Amino acid sequence: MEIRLLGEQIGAEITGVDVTSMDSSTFARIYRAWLDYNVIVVRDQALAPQELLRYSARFGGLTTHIAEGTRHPDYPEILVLGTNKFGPDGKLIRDVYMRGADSFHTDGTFMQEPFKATQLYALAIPSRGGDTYFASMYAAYDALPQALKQRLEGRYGVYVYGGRKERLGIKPSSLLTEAVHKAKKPCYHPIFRTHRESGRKVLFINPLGLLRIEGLEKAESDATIDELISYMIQPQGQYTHKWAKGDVVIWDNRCSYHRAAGDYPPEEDRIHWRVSIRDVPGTH
Ligand SMILES: O=C(O)CCC(=O)C(=O)O
Ligand SMILES: [Fe+2]
Repeated sequence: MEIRLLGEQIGAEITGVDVTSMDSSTFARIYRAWLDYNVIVVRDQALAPQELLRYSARFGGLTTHIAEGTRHPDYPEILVLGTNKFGPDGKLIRDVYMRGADSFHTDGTFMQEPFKATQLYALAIPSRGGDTYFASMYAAYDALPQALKQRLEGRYGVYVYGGRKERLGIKPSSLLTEAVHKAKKPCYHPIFRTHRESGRKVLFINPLGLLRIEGLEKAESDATIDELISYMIQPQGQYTHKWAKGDVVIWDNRCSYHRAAGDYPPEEDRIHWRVSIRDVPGTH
């Protein structure tokens, strides 16, 4: 098995491995590389749903996602991305086509414990476009001016699902049921989190969900959020994934932002199975 760094700091490709049958010492090397490089790419895999779930479960606990309407009919821990893209009137459904493409973000900030990781497995890939962009939260934290770090140390961000989308002029997603929208309960996450395993600090923000910074009045909170957003993406901390069918890509959602490019020909298929993984301390 070989491990090759793809970006300057993040993104690593693993070759010479079959994710369905590797032993625990091989997986330990992959897991180590994942902690070091945030995003792990394995190419050319042919996976049944159970095989994707079994490989994903080696990274943490499997969990369902609240976007019920896009769950796999037989495997609730798998979401199917990119299918049913056109409505009965033949029009493109923006929320399906643009899913994950509105902004760089981190997944699950609407929950007390955001996801540890997200894994995507590519079933169909368009002839052009449709990349996924990744960026390191470590690089973002490291780029912050010292004074800003001091000013915000110990402060919390207040999140609800899609909470900030309105401010960005984006409608709430139709992929969630009405009940889920109504149940929105704010969650609090430190602006600076320390990664449980690497011990390194990250800038933890999600522009789509972050409503305000606790303890700051509105104008200052809005201005500070904009300032933080301006540091999110650092060139040396980026990796762009160009998909091929059979790619399995997992990102560490505790230290990586990501965004779908949302730019492929809509009449072509771009379909992924997606698995959300939660942190289970004591297992790694
Ligand atoms: O489709 C993609 O490239 C990424 C979508 C996304 O944001 C996600 O699956 O969490
Ligand atoms: Fe996402």
